[in-house]
Amino acid sequence: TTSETAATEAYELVIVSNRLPVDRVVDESGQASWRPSPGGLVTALQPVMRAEDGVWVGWAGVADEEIEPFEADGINILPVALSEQELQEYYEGFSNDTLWPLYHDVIAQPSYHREWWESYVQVNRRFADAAAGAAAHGAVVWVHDYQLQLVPAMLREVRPDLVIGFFNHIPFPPYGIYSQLPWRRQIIDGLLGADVIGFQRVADAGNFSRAVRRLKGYETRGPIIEVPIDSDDPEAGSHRHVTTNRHGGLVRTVLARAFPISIDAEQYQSLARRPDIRARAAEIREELGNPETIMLGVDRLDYTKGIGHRLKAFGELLRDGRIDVEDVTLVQVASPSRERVETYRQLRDEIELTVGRINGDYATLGHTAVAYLHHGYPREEMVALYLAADVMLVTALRDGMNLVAKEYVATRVDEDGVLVLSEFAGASDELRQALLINPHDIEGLKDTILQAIAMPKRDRVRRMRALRKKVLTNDVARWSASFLDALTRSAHGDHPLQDP
Ligand code: GDG
Repeated sequence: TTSETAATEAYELVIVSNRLPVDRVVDESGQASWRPSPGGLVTALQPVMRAEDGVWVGWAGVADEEIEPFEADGINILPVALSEQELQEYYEGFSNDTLWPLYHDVIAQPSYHREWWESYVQVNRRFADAAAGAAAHGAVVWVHDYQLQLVPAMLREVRPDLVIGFFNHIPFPPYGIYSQLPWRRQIIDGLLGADVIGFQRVADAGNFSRAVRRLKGYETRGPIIEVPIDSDDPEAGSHRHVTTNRHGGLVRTVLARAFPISIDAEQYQSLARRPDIRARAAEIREELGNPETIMLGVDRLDYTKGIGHRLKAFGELLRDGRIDVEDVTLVQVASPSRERVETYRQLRDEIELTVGRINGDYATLGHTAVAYLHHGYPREEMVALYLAADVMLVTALRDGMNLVAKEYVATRVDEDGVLVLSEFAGASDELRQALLINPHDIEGLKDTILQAIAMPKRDRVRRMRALRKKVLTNDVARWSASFLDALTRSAHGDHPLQDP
């Protein structure tokens, strides 16, 4: 699937993300090649990239290696190199130990280190330079996520001809939390280099606008932010959407609004209909000893996901005899994540201690209480698990969207199954027919779990139907199309405030 053709032309569409959507695979003869990694973003963008002559700029996942541009399955790939030290400072440090906890309501304490910030600036510059070098005149550049928030302004500075979009996959925190960041103004300036800034929730866009007003004093009108331009600036005329504001000053307008991300729903549906996967779902139930109720959690092992809160509620229900280990099994897939960051190591220890205690106290030889799996699985196995699960538990303390919730819904072609969903996950804005919970309220969570277990079939179907309608209509193709549409329209001086 890999060819050696160098991707060195000028492209009309440039996608920029920290990680490239490819994984290195080594065959029996030791020959290495690249295979597209099966994520929703790639699936959504692949057709657009092919049609538009696009390129994807990002890190290939291996430190200290310069990799030439290549093509994998019709996607042109332009790798950006990271050294081992940059991996530690820009990625594990500033991205995952400063921004990640800060943007998720400081569930864990963020670390602030000036060397990490310097590395973040340096690496963002490298990504911006790579994108600038690959983009054709007037091209559309779409930058993704919190690791690259300085890229939009860095790009605009060298290439004012470009149409620049940014999408934040994680929450944007309330001002009282955001304002902790020692580099809070630089990040805002970085993002405001974009023409369109997308967020998961309306509330995230609101938090961002407020930070802009508080830190920069710029005016906002609904989702439009007015960024003043210095009229002496010889480049002033080259900016897009330059208008005069109500004080007679020259401003550039930036659109900041919600574009809730989704999944390739059709793909989950067709996997759910495959006979081998349906058979595997039945086999999973068998292997668990045919409990009446299978509950499921699927998360990266991350402190934002509320895995501990879920286990606490489950353990107490067993303790209080409100559920019986013979009847109910909780399957928890916790896929390994960020294992070199200390907070994540501690989290793993805590979760595994809790699982061990619950199983030690309540499991029998024939029935596990918590089937805990610290592995990543192929998508087919995930779909079989979703099909086997009577109750899906999404108890995130803070989550940009949470795709797992949408995947569960898309998988349930049988219109059965109950979704328990945290209000703190972006998905709860759309998935109103789930059983919505506050994961901090352990008593409420316990009651809702019991309600889910006992819900009559009629009610399950009614809710699942409504949820499926949402997820099947608003899939990832629609999401990327609406973002790119907003960007293209912005290139013509038109800011769409809402979806058509
Ligand atoms: C960030 C934001 C936002 C997990 N374990 C396995 C596996 N997964 C897949 C899931 C799902 C994806 O990983 C996780 O996506 P989430 O949305 O649930 O969470 P984050 O990883 O935190 O993603 C989030 C998202 O970006 C998109 O904008 O929704 O809020 O935090 O697709 O299925 N997949 C396989 N094996 C596993 O073991 N194959």
